[in-house]
Amino acid sequence: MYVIRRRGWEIPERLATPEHLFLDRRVVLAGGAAALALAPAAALAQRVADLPDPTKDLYPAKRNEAFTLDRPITEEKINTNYNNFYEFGSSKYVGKAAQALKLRPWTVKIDGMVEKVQEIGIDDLIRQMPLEERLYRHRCVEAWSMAIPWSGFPLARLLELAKPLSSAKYVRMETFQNPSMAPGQKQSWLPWPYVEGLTMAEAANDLAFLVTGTYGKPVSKVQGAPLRLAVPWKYGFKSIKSIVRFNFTDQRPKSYWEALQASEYGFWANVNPQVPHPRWSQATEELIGLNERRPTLLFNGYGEYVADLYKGLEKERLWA
Ligand SMILES: Nc1nc2c(c(=O)[nH]1)N[C@H]1C(S)=C(S)[C@@H](COP(=O)(O)O)O[C@H]1N2
Ligand SMILES: [Mo]
Repeated sequence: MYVIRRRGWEIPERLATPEHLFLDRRVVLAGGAAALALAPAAALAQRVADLPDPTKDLYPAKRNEAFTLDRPITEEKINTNYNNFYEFGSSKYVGKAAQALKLRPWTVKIDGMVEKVQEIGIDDLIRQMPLEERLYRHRCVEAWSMAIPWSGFPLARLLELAKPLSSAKYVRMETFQNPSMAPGQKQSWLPWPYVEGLTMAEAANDLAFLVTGTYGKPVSKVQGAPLRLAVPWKYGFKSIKSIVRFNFTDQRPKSYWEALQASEYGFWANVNPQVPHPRWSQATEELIGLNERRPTLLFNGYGEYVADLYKGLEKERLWA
């Protein structure tokens, strides 16, 4: 009989403690007190915003053990206090500003080259999907990385629901647009709304994951609630947050970053340590919270899942 010894980093991390139950109660109490001081309509809106997440009972989702890490999970406090979410400002410290993100009602539109255009309420969508937890590495194009316990469902399940036509070549995803809620969107020279895209083959790949939760509970606002993408073999900017639309098209989508600076950010954006960004090396990465630098891996270490997608495309700009 074998005794399988796990190395330290292979030990499954504890799931979230019941701490979030306690936190939620505090939030509701604080919201209730503040609501008393507001006009009735505002107070009602405030109370609705403070209601517990309607899908909260679905977490923690069962972990899919197929996805393992080569480093410890980044602490939740660190992950939710060092973010990119330009809708709420261009600094890394947008956690407070992102609290203005209003999560309900939230409707997801599926349109373009599909059998039938659909609009689905986020709770209906989440409840018809098989939720699971996956440990993924995340590599930002700025050469830092984290390791995150995402919960959600494969993008492939959404494709089944969307029924794209065979003429569709890409899925183009869009973030909400609401400058009164997201002050970054008042910067009208930026190409709002945030857009990202994948080929249909990339979208159908098992690694492409739609995130609805993190750390054993609904995903936080600053991490892109209530629905964000995780495509861990690509630079982080491909993982679009707070999605409101999936549009199926035969035109290659132009992403936010490409629209802003095409010489630095392209469509594919696969991780490759040997191809530097025009302004810095991609050879290594800073593991946020661990005070450690490590070599970056080709496809961020996910080559066995995705390398086949790019056969015959060697002439394309796959690494930017
Ligand atoms: N809508 C939207 N999605 C976004 C971004 C953004 O600014 N807006 N930033 C991207 C970048 S550059 C990264 S690295 C990741 C950061 O995700 P995190 O804050 O959960 O670590 O989100 C990506 N998705
Ligand atoms: Mo990023």
